[in-house]
Amino acid sequence: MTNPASFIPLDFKRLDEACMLQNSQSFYQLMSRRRTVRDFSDQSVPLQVLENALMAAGTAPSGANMQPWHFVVVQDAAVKKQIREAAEIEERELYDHRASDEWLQAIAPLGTNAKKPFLEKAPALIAIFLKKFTFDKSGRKQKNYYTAESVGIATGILITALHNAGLATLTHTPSPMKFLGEILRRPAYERPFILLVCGYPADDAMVPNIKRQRLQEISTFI
Ligand code: IYR
Repeated sequence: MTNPASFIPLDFKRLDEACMLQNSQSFYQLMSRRRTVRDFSDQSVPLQVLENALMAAGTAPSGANMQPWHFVVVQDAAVKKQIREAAEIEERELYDHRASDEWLQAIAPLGTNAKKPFLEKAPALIAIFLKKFTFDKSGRKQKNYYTAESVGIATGILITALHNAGLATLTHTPSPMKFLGEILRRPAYERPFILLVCGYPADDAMVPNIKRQRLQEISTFI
């Protein structure tokens, strides 16, 4: 049996309605300027900003509070090069053989191809791993729950925190990503989830002219 939970008073600040409206409005404005970026500057980013964003990601809710995530921040040029080379091998296979015509058509507006120079140019790659198991203090293997949901939420918070701090990101998912665990020497019970490319955008960065769906399209109020 594990210890029964102990409880503490909730630290919650109630806001007046004007403040709630103002906060929700300005947060939406902030987030509506977030774009996935593929043209990065090679300028380095403040390490403490990455650390704070990772701590924010670590506050995500998770199944049974198992916190089934691990983040590897790669800034080393040689390791970034290794990751780029391995990713490009998989991506060449994907674009040339594995992806269906329907898939290639769906991503055509994004202008992507098998070349991934941003994996070397961007100052930081955050490899996000999903832990199928956790080992407790006594080394006992514990199963984790709702891992994809939990790590997905943590990744969302991380992207939001980095954007809020003035950094751009790219959610990159070379497929398959097994090479990431090998290069970064992660244990077999961790599965690569997303490779988050992070840095400042290049001065001349361009992004596809995509539109976001309206509230009425993405929601139903009953
Ligand atoms: N992983 C490839 C292909 C790709 C797939 C999807 I779904 C995208 O939204 C974008 C790209 C690549 O990164 O190029």
